[in-house]
Amino acid sequence: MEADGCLVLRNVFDGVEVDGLRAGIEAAVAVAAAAEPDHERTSAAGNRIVGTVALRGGPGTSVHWEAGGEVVRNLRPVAHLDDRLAACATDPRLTGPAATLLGTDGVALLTSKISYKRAGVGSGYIWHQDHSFLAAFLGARAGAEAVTAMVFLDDADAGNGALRLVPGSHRGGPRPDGEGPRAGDAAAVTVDAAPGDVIVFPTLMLHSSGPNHSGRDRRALLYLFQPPGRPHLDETPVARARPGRPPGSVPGRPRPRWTGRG
Ligand SMILES: O=C(O)CCC(=O)C(=O)O
Repeated sequence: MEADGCLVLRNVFDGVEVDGLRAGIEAAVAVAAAAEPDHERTSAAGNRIVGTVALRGGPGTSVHWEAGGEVVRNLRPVAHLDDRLAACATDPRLTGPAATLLGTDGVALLTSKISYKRAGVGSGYIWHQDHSFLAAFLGARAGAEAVTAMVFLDDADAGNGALRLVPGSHRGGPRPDGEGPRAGDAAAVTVDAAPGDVIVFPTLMLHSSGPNHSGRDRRALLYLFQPPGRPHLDETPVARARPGRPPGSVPGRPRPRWTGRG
């Protein structure tokens, strides 16, 4: 299925592979949540985001906690935290569709993320474009030359916070975080997904997802790809100037303009 700008790919990973990736994301959160903190900030929603020291020969990982501070909401970057997660970053089943959407011969990993959205406590994501986070590191133009491949590890539907997309919205340029669909946009679609399904969408595509009030986890891995030859997000000059921190953040102090989505 192709929904005006994005690719919805069914059964990309089989049951055995999904089990391996589930084990991988649980191993990753165990490593990251127990790691020595390097700095800390507070998201716009008031939640703790802890940047760890460098892990497993890669960069530090940002550990974003749910309200209450007992459950991890997301981690970034993650590919270096587990070999099964690393393998996906070069898997042609992800890189091929990413290159197709980008219109390039190949792709390089820009960054990687896990969204845990745990049963009963997983919070939602406001309407946003991944571009707004990336542009702070890469500039507006390079931030638009990237795509997100979201790999579902559980059934996802409206009841547990499935992804909502506004088809065609990537053509409208950058928008402020939190601004929902505009008059003239196509109707938002909720994309139900099964474990092993993948949705690939441009960084300018408007998307959001609801909280998970259900009794079912809705875990997903997100790989952001860019044209080949460009540095990983954590190796960009902006990130290197402030290792592990979003642009402009101050260690140990909340940064009001930072949305905390990343
Ligand atoms: O996990 C989700 O539902 C959305 C994740 C997302 O949009 C993000 O990490 O920017």
